[in-house]
Amino acid sequence: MIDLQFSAEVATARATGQPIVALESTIITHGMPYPQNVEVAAQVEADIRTGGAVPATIAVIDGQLHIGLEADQLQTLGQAKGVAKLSRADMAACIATGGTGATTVAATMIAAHLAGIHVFATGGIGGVHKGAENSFDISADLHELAATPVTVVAAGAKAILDLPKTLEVLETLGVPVIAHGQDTFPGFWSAGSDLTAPLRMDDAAQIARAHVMRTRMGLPGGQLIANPIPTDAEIPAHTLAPIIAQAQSEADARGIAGKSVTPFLLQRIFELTEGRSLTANIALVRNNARLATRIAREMTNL
Ligand code: PSU
Ligand code: MN
Repeated sequence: MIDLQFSAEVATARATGQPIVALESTIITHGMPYPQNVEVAAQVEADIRTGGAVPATIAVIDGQLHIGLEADQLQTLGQAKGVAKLSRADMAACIATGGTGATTVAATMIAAHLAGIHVFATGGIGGVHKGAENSFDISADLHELAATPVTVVAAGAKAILDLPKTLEVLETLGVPVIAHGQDTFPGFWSAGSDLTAPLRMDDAAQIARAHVMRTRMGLPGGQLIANPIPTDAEIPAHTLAPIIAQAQSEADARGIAGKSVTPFLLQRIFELTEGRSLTANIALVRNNARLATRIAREMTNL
């Protein structure tokens, strides 16, 4: 078994059976600019503690898989340049060669499962990109949700993606997509969309029971909990649509491909909305952390 490096508070939580919520680190290194990235990461951790669980931010640092980061490690990672963006394909190679990398949703799920953590909060998952019928760009996050038993709380899939195709692939892969508190699938920066979510649950206890039921049935894979952004923080879809289209056509024109696509689009949308996308992103991540905390607490009762 791989050696895991636990932060002090995660080690204590494991010893005493407190609920733990995993957090990814790609959102810190590739999703938000410094210094807001470190401030947001610390704020989200604080939100989880306030809710009665323990945060475990996950990253690979100098070849060690960390489950929970100390404050100084978070600072260093948030300022580091050229950090790898790790998914299922390259996480083991990074660890084996002593590298440093931030974990995407897929890699964070793998690490959380190794550490016995069942719940994970993030902003948005990766999915099927627009134009995937030509580029074949489908995030490994979708396959990870089908394979690894972690409940992921996100504000839907990023609106830079092709949401109907993303839902189709999740259905094909047998991933439960559960909207929290509404019938529609949330659109990341906006609370609603014109898509109906496959499933709906209104309380954390139901979500926890559904997770445990899959395990009891021997079904592999996790659940996607699609939690809408609070309406006071949302950006209307019609405001963002032309901005997303512009960012996408710039990415196409520059030949941006593979792992660089998502960070490029997020950065351009940040610039084109003059920072408004970041404000919304912060609100939705915090909202997801609060729901994940309630789910993690419910799971300790099952
Ligand atoms: N959501 C954000 N910012 C991000 C991501 C999600 O608001 O940076 C990251 C997550 O780590 C997600 C990854 O797993 O983007 C998906 O990348 P790709 O499309 O290359 O699989
Ligand atoms: Mn991709």
